[in-house]
Amino acid sequence: MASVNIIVGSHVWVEDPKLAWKDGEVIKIHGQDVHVKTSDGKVVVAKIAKVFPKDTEAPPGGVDDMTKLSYLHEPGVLQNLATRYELNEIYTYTGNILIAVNPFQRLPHLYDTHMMEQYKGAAFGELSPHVFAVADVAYRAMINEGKSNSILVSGESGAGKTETTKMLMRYLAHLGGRSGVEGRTVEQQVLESNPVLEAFGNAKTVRNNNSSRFGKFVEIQFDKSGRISGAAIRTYLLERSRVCQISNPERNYHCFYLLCAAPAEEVERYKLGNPKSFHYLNQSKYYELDGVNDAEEYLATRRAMDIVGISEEEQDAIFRVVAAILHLGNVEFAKGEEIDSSVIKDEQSRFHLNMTAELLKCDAKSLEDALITRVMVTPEEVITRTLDPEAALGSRDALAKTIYSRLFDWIVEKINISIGQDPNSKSIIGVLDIYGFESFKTNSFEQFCINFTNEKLQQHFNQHVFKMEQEEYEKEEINWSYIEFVDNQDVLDLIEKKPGGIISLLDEACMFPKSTHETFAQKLYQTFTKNKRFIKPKLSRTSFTISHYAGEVTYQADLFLDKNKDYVVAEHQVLLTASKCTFVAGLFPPLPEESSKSSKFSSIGSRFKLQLQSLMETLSSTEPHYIRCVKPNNSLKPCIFENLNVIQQLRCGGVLEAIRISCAGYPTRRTFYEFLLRFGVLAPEVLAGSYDDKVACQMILDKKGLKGYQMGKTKVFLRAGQMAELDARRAEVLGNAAKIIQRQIRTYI
Ligand code: AD9
Ligand code: MG
Repeated sequence: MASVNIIVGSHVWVEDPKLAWKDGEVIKIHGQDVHVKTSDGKVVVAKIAKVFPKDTEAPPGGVDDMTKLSYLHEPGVLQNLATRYELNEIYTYTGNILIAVNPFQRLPHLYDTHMMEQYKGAAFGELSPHVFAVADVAYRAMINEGKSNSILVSGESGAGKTETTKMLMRYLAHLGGRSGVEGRTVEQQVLESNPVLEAFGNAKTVRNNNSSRFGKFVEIQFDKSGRISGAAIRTYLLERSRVCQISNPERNYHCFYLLCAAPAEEVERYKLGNPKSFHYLNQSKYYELDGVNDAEEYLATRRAMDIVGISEEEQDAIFRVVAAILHLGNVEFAKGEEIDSSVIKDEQSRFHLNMTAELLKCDAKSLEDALITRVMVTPEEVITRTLDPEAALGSRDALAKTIYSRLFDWIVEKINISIGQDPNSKSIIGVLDIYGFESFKTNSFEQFCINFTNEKLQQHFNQHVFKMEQEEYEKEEINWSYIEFVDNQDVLDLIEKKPGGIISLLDEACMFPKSTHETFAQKLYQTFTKNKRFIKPKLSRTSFTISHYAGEVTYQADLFLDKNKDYVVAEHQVLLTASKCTFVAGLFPPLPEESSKSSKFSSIGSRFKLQLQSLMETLSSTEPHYIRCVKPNNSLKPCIFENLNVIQQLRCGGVLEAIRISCAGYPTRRTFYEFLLRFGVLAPEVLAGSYDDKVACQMILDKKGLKGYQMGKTKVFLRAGQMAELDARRAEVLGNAAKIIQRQIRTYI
């Protein structure tokens, strides 16, 4: 896209390894080489195709919509975001997409009630870009067209997805709430579900002090009059491994620390105390969060649980289970007398074992057996096998993870039941807050699932922004030069195709007793030798690389088989089903006869694939709106904007391509009939004549002096901003008409 108009003296942008782009002035052009004196006094030589013109007359504060940039290219976009960020303008549109750059500081005035009132019913683009504006558009579209809408919030960890989602929900509750109604309203319950879910599903990670370790889709249901009438929360893939394993500087799930900071009598009742004394917490030296008081948070979580409808007894049971998990983690094993057997290590461990049993209200001896033995059922006999200390630790951790994930699911379901679903709901607004693309030094099954999710969402985005636009233009036979984009269907096939995709092969490997991660990796290498999206790293025997839309990621296959297997050890199941506490027993409903005999394998990958499929179906039946969150730096500090970091995120999110399209295209379209219905008032004489719809539309547009629009076969295609222009004229006409009628009525009375 570099300009051919670059001459000596032009102000330009050139690439820079540190800043991504630097500005300067062209001092010499020699063939394809451009010599640029950059603003810091250096001379750089770059190829002409890599030099971009700089808009010297750009407004000093930047523009609120990227499509208004005179020169639309990567450095221009970056400069615009950086300029605005410096002024605390964290939101910028790209056509209909909202880009939100994390401020890493509270900006209270930006989200207060006064601000919400301002955005209520305001035309999109009239006020500064804001999450409220996106929520408002979705709400109006739902009310006016009776269609469901969704708002998809994406971005990498710590970019601000969850905060954005909460803001969206607050605004929707403001619009769809019942003013003056006291007590537990549906909208209040919807809002208070956030702190509850965060207490149990969020944790401090390297990237974010309050990182959501699960994906979430909140479906807010509205009744005919636009009031919130119900809600459903779906969650995805809670990270289980965190319950038993953490490392510096991360923390376990917040709820563990909250409970340790609870009022003294509770701490005493559960025999808790300092988090440092628990193995599941002390593997990392980080116990406290800056600016967060766990004792206060504990009480706040309890209050939120009250509001969402979790009774006091249930809350007690929940925290009792949380305490039980902490004690369970402190049970250690020593070698037993027989080979490959183990015993409870010492008095300390015995104490924690007894505490666990007491809190779970199950038999201590049965708990011990469930931890250190396995019962094998063969056609001939029932054999009890002992576990060595290492296997017993594995058994202990598996039990802790199972209990915790069941507990989390229970809480989600309880909230859903308590808020209630509205079977007569006219339409919904869905809000999606799901993990962004991840690429770490070592990537495992979790990253594989997360990146699979992102491929799916990217395809949805592609389909919406790119495919649908272009197909529509082609169908309507309007003038349109094809914009190329990278389709990612091939990556999705590689991952999810049945049979033959990676998930299918993984399931096969899991069902075949002799498989190892090595045989699984070999199978992948053989199957995908010719696949362009699959790469076998040269020296590795167990890792594989997928070329994702956002870049290459190498996965370590080592734990894929284990992590894909979801089963509850039969002994654990039996133990907990028999709990005297109805809450605990309820987390482990008895299994049907035939499956309880063996630890039956069920695939996490395949189940996740189905969940995603269902999510995509829901999303496709809605009108989507996109918010792309950007993390300006990795230090989580305000006022630092790292160019290279941001550029990478804009590329991953498809923002740059979307900019090109929404600028070049026709973002608004209406069928001739819809157009006349809406804008006929602008030219009553045209409506009165017996013109063909298409001709009538054209006459109205010409009368209003609009340029650059296109007439398709059945629809009018408007450039960005033209709809707003027509709406403003319409409002004027209608306003005048209303005044005349009022005057007439008054005269009449
Ligand atoms: V993760 O994938 O769940 O790890 P998120 O959800 O993208 O991540 P989150 O919303 O939790 O990130 O934001 C991270 C932190 O950035 C928050 O804890 C706030 O401290 C900060 N943040 C994000 N957005 C805003 C905002 N609009 N105003 C002020 C913000 N602070
Ligand atoms: Mg989050």
